[in-house]
Amino acid sequence: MAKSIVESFLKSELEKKGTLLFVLIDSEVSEIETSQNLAKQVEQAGASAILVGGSSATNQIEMSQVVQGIKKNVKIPIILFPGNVTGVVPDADAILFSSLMNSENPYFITQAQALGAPSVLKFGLEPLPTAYLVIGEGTSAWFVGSARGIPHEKPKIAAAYSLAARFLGMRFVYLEAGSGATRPVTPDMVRAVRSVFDGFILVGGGIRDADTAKGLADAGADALVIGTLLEKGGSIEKLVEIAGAVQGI
Ligand code: 1GP
Repeated sequence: MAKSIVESFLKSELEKKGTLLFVLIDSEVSEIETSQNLAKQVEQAGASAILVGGSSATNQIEMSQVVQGIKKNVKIPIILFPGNVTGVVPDADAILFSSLMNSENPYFITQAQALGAPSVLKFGLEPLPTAYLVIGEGTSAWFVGSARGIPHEKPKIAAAYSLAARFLGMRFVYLEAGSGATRPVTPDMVRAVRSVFDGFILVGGGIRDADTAKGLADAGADALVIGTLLEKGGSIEKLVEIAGAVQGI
């Protein structure tokens, strides 16, 4: 079994930087060359990890090529962010081994995990045990994952799921508003989760500006996931601005 190399790296980054930035590269959206360049640029801009995947990224061959391409260009860890068993590919460093805890379909809670686990072992991917919680409605993650979205106004529900995740031994919680969400997760919800969950909290979906990022960082998020903002030649300056706001640099 792979050692906790990535998890230890993230902990040490957290001690240095306070709040981390993860950049999501959706292999369905980005060409291999574009994603290679993007990965290099975001590493220089201070991102601590690259996530590859997404709920609608189902082309395993393409995803594998994107991972291989990025790996040549960056030193920060490449962490798979699978939307299905097709999201398990070789050559990455780790995988958000996630249960979509508020799905209405058991496939996304335990079955896909059972189907994907042998490949995780075979490929030597470090599994990061993650409670994936979909917040709000109307996004691809919500639709594809058959999620009963936690209402934005109900932080206590997100906290209850996170407490359950803690009791189940999960060390990561991902509060997901969905890629391109019009409404990001609220700082109130992050605060409620932080008060019961002492593991690593990722927050993503619809984070596009420094103020939003700062609010989530101050509320206790450990990592912010940024995707859409940087897709299709998006602005690295904006990421640098966000890094400045959350890491005080
Ligand atoms: C989606 O949380 C990530 O899974 C990133 O969301 O694309 O809105 O930045 P955005």
